[in-house]
Amino acid sequence: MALSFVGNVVITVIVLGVISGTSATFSLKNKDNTDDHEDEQAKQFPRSEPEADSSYEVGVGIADMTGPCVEITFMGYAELGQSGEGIHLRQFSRAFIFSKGNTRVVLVTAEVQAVGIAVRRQVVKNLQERYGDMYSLRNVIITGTHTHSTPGGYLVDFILDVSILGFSKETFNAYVDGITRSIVRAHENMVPARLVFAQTKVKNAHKNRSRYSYNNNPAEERARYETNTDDLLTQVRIEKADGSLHGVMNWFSVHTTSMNMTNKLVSSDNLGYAALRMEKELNPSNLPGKPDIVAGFFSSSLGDVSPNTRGARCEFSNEECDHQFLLCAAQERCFSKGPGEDMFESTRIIGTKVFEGAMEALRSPGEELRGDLAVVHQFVEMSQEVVPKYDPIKKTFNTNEPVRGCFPALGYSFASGTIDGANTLNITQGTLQGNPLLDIVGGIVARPTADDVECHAPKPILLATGRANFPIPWHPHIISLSLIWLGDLAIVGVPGEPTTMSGRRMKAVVGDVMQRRGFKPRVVISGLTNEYIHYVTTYEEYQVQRYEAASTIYGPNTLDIMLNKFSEFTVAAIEKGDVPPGREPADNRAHTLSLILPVIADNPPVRRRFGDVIAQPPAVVPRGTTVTATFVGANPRNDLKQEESHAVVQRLELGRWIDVANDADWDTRFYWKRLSTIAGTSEVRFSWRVPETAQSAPHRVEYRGAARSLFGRITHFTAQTDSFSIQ
Ligand SMILES: *[C@@H]1O[C@H](CO)[C@@H](O)[C@H](O)[C@H]1NC(C)=O
Ligand SMILES: *[C@@H]1O[C@H](CO)[C@@H](O)[C@H](O)[C@H]1NC(C)=O
Ligand SMILES: CC(=O)N[C@H]1CO[C@H](CO)[C@@H](O)[C@@H]1O
Repeated sequence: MALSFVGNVVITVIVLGVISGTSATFSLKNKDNTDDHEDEQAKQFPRSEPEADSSYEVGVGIADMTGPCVEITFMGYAELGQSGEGIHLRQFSRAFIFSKGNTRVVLVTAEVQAVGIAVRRQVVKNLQERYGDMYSLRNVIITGTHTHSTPGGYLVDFILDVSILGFSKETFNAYVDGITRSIVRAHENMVPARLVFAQTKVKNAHKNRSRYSYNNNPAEERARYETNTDDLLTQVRIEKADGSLHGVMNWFSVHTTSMNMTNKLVSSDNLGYAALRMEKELNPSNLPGKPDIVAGFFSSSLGDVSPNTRGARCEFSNEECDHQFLLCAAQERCFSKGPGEDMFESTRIIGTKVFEGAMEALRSPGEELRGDLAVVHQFVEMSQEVVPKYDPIKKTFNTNEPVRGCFPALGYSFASGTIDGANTLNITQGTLQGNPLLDIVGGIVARPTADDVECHAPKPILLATGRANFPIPWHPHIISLSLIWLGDLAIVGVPGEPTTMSGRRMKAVVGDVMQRRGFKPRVVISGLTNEYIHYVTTYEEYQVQRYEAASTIYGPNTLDIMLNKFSEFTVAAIEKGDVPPGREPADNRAHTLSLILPVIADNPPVRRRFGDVIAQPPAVVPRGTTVTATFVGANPRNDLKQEESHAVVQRLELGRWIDVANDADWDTRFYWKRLSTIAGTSEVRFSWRVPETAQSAPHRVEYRGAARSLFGRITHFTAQTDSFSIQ
């Protein structure tokens, strides 16, 4: 997340009147996954020895968690103008529940920028209403894939919602409903299963976007690794007792920022594409989002890793930007592009590479995970921690050198953004000196204390968010750290974006403990887990204060605190011990603010009705081209159509119209446009790129709308275009 324009903060702070959010009402839609048939395809993959003991019970579940697809600002680039105008790919939540003996854990990957404690609390509350204390904040672990193209306003901490104009109850409820539903489905389909671990390298799917920073790590440490990004894809596949596939979990390090800050269609980005591709491969006859075999992709050590593999270039001259400060000539921005012709193509290319890596791992024999299941979780108040410093060369903790955590604060380079966005304010990366204007701006928020300044040095503090509590705390002070021991694989839950080397140090520390106790050092880093705390850089990377370091909010020793904790957690997991739970952060769900306007009313234009077709598709449509239909519309915020679709393409088959593509499909795009705010009129456009495999039968587009009257009554309607044939 970058503030491309610091003014956003100031304007919003000043404008943000105290409009208190009322406490939300939560509805839990529950549709159970129906039939449980297995696809033949899934049976072709190699299986581990059938005689092995399958003492795990595992459930998998997927649910649609798509939020309000229009008018709400996207979370990620912090661009005030980047609010939704429709859907390219729907957002899904994929849940995996593991149980062995008396231990149970839920791992969720949700297609959002990040997940915080507010959403997690509400999900746990919903689960407890159904299942009692089987689920808690301790064992419900939720990870965001980090897509930057989904609606925001659900994280509750002030600065994380500020660019969205505050808290969005619609987004929050949508995400809570979807995530809960995915876990309920996983809970309802627990079966005895075996777990198989596999890894594979994925090449050319990402690039280190902060090489200058990475190179500040000790040469001896860098020499241990071939690359400056972690290109390992880690996988756990879940096989039922009969050897058929139940689900697959994959972790890969890449920013889900193939879709750039000009995109206004909801999208799960490159990892979302990989998941849809893999689910299509494993469930060829199911529509997107409705697979039986679920494929989850989790984020990993992605902090300094970009999918925009062409590297940083100046906007007009196309020169490579200076890699320390990202400078271009005056009036020219520096940003990075992906390998494709446009961002959609780039998303597909990067997603395909990750998907292919995951398929390669799936076809490999792998190693069975037979060990115990353990959950270690702690709430840690970062500014109160004093720990021995980590020595990356000797790989030891130096007890003679205690280091501490700081109150949260963002540095100057936070405002510069990265090559995955593009900054309009002339703050360059690697800023080590303050500027008086910005000091005033930052000072409105809260003054850093002398101790904050010293604690964060050499970071010049732009926003002392840890001292800002108006109207609610700006940043988390207490964070959630977790380690899941899944049959001798350690899954390290990091609440933020660890850089490549930060992730490598975590793997080294946890792996060492494992090795010393006779285990293979199998470790995977799960980034963006349970909370959003921006970045985690190494101490050495922190010294050069590029964007990632400026956004390491607990100061230079943030990583060392985590390394100490994860080392301790690994011992606890192996010895079947536990760690103190720590103090739970305050619950601010009831103290949110919002400037987001609700939908007032929808009206058709004079002499029109909702759903009237404004532009019909042509009578004949060649394969490989795109067909578009336009309707008199209503605001899609009136009904998010989770598990359904705002529009579909249908085919006539034996006298019945059946759905062949919905709004979650890669080949479709759903657009909504407000025509007049005063009249309440709007237009919906649905386009479909006709695949080569499309049948020649008659097709049509159906729009499924929901209109709101001035008094709040929602009326559902459906409308169809004329039929067209495919050539
Ligand atoms: C931005 O600042 C740099 C120096 O820090 C300067 O060289 C450059 O011309 C500035 N760009 C603009 C657009 O003002
Ligand atoms: C975003 O991608 C589009 C192509 O899809 C490109 O035209 C535009 O320059 C990109 N903008 C940024 C800021 O990356
Ligand atoms: C593995 C990897 O991403 N390596 C690249 C990192 O960036 C430098 C410079 O842009 C390349 O030369 C490496 O190949």
